[in-house]
Amino acid sequence: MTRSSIILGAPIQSGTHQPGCVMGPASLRTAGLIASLTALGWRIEDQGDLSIGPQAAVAHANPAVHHLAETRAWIALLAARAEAAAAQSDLPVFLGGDHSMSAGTMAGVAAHAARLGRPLFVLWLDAHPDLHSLDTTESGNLHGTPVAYACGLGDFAAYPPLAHAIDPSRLCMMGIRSVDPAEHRRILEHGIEVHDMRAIDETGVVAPLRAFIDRVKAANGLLHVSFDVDFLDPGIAPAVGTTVPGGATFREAHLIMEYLCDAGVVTSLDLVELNPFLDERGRTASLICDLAASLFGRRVLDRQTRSFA
Ligand code: EXY
Ligand code: MN
Ligand code: MN
Ligand code: MN
Repeated sequence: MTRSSIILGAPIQSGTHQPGCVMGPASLRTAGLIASLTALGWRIEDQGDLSIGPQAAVAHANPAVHHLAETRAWIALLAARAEAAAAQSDLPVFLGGDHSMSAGTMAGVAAHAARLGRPLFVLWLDAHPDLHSLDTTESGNLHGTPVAYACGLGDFAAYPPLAHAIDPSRLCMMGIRSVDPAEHRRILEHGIEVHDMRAIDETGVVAPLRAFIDRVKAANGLLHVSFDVDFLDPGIAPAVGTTVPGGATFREAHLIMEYLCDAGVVTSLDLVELNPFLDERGRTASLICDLAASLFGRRVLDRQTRSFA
């Protein structure tokens, strides 16, 4: 049976300091994302880019916090649209836009999972844990907060009310190599599973990924994958505003996506933080599209290409 995917663009950049993410969805489409996934036998419905109207400024007790009103509006809109996309397709893809959008996409797919009576797991591929709350962020860049919000950790009274919090024990983070003190405390306090780059250097990506996938399958869970471009080494993916040296290699990233494809457990995907303004002739955008194609079934040798037709 043909598998389906709804594509939704979220041209949001209010959560980061470096402008440019607003062009992320257009850059991924220009790099051929839709045609590439369609060629793999998927029924792709591109619902275009979302938008929010003008928002009256909202202050917060933490003076560093900025663009709170815009971010709140994006989260509310994305939560509703992500829930609908998850209900109407097998593997919706949310195109960013900065990572604050994932506060909305995770809230939405969590509501979908709750409606199905199934647990939601999250694979967080990122240099950063994005575990700040509004009272702990020092930069005030709200792309550092989506995981804490979606798991109901810390002060988020100013964000939309969260209907279904994700259990932190159902998180798995890979690629982590830049952690603030408040985030580190949260990781320890909640026992969040983190495979930083040192761990990946030692064990590789397959062992921890296989163990996590086994947990998802044993729980009949849904799996949301949130892919931040800065998960990758800046040498292969320069088009992101928060580069951190020593990221995942081309093959580590493709192996994760191919392994997830073969496991058949992924039910939603974020592709975030792409900043085309920092790209080099679209090579980062093309790499992200190729990684998505690996998740959707493309293999190096044609005979290995899985067809979902
Ligand atoms: N932890 C730092 C901060 O809160 O500003 C850096 C956050 C970067 C977040 C990017 C999306 O991954
Ligand atoms: Mn679904
Ligand atoms: Mn991130
Ligand atoms: Mn990051």
